[in-house]
Amino acid sequence: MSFDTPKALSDIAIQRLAERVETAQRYATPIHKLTEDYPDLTVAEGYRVQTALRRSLEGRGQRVIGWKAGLTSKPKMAQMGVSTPAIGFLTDAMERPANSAISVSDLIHPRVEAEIAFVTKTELSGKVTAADVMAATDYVQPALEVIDSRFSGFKFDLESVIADNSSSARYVPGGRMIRPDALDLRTVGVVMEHNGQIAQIGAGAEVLGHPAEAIAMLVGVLDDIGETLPAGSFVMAGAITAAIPVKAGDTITARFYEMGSITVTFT
Ligand code: OOG
Repeated sequence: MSFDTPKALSDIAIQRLAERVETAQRYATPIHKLTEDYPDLTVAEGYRVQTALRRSLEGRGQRVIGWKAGLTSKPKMAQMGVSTPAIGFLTDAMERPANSAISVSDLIHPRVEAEIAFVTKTELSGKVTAADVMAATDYVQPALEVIDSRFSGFKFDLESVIADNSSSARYVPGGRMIRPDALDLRTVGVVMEHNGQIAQIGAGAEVLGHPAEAIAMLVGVLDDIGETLPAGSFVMAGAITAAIPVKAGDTITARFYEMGSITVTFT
């Protein structure tokens, strides 16, 4: 092996990076992005860190209930300066009920996104199409996601954000559960209000042309990292619009055409 061949990080190094991210998350204390210390970090190593983080949280009793796609819309890619989608896992500890108050005291710099979520009825594995995703979907429903990068200034690159579980922090399923073919998910409009003022507007087609495309992409990444999507998974397709920064005292309402609305207040 020549000296300039990039060497994959050892399992110990991956484990240490996962601990760094987990500590930042637990104490709501920002860290610098991982590529500052590891400029050669690859996307594959980012996912190895994410997997180590997932195993650690499972070891602490959290249960993985599904996954999220991120950076799947142009408004999000433009907002974050990243041009490739990513995925992250969701655990039961991250879920909050619709129309509830969410504390920001245990978050660093939360932002809110409106998404379409899919709940599956059969397993999806390997490389799949959007049509496969639709056939495997029990129902779709609106969701809000609260993202919270563990990196200072919410600044990252693809490798770092993947290691940080794609900024996953909280998610809020809500609105109406409907059959996936009951309406055209491309033309589902969403209006996001921030303290009663319209702040973001979008439609499902922003998400890779059709939200089911994002789920197909996600299943492909799961395959790359040696996982499948079990039946009964809750999977979010990614933010339709740019994310809205929130602080204590703020209220966000997302109104989805024909799918109902979700409100959360931050305390
Ligand atoms: C990365 C995660 C983005 C989405 O839905 O696009 C995301 C970030 O912007 O922090 O969850």
